[in-house]
Amino acid sequence: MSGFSLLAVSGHPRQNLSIFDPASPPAESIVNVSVLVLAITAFIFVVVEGILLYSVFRFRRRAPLTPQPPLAGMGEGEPESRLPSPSGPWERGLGSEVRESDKSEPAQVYGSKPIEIAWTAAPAMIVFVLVLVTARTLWEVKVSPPEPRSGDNTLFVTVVGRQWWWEYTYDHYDGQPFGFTTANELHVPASEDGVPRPVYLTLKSADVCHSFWVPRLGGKVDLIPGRTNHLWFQSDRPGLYLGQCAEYCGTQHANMLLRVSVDPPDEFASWLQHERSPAAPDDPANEAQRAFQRQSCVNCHAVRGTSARGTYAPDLTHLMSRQTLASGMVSNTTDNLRLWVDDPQKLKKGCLMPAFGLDQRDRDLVLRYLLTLR
Ligand code: HEC
Ligand SMILES: [Cu+2]
Repeated sequence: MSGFSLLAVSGHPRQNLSIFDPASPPAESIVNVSVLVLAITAFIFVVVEGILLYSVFRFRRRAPLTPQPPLAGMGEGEPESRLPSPSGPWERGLGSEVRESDKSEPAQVYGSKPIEIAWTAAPAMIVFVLVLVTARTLWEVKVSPPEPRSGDNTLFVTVVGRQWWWEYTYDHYDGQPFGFTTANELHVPASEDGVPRPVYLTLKSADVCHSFWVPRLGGKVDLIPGRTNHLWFQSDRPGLYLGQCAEYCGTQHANMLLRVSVDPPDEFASWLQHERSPAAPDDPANEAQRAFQRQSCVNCHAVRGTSARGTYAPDLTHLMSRQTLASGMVSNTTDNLRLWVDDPQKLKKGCLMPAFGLDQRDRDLVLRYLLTLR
């Protein structure tokens, strides 16, 4: 099913986004029910269309009826006598070679009990089977999160959808509370050696409706203002899984991309330790940091451990540990970062960070500071 791959980040290799290549139990349940429904409906389609085509060809009108009945001019005001009728011009102009069967209607059958029972019972059975299978799939996919316990190997993350990026707060892992926030790139542990490591996401929205959809890990679940939804998945195949906001949420909806990195458990543990640690604290001798803190950046962005405590925009504490900027839109290189600080509207038009028109000195200092946020 490689035909389902899409280009996720421009310039990157083709990435697999196919629902037909599941890597997580809920995604597997969904593909199973999809294939079953497709198979049943395809069978019905083939049978119905087959009978239709058979009838069209088998019972088509054969003998040429010459001359044709006067179809033209049958509009308003035409005398009734010109309309074709069994005794009208249909027969008058016909030769003697017309067979009796061409003139008569087929046998009219009314009220066959066995047939009526059959064509009521069969669809009812099919619908019943589909209802049962769908209910079982929903049961498997829609699991409410358990309480975190120590030794449960389970990750709990709160996801907040925002125009047009994702905020992730790591709540618990393996029973241990965390509570730090990061953005746009979700890291989760892989199941390994028969130890399942499920991931439970709590989905919320800060503005409009969004939808969390990583096709190979699970189904779409909406993030709705004023409502809390849940999603779970688990994978034993480390790697990068891509997705996309699946509910139109404004201008940059198409660039609200999802990146889920399924890491081997020890790699994930060290990522977690690194990510929860704060950045270097406020230091009056740090010119680059002072330049950043003089700007309004700190009203929107937080850098944990410093006086930058904005909660409106992506947390920048470990900005440089992310591979991409602006929700998976461009790769996180020094050049792109410079372009972003210069004018985010050039890279992501309409995004909710304005251009500040920093002079070159300030921009370079701010950039230098961002590059230290490893
Ligand atoms: C009005 C609030 C606001 C201010 C002020 C602001 N930003 Fe932003 N910033 C945002 C928003 C919103 C985003 C996310 C944009 C998106 O991806 O759609 C963002 C994204 C970023 C990103 C990319 C983060 C990522 O992980 O993708 C960086 C870097 C950044 N801002 C740096 C800065 C710097 C440096 C300043 C100060 C010069 C600043 N911002 C000021 C709102 C703000
Ligand atoms: Cu969205």
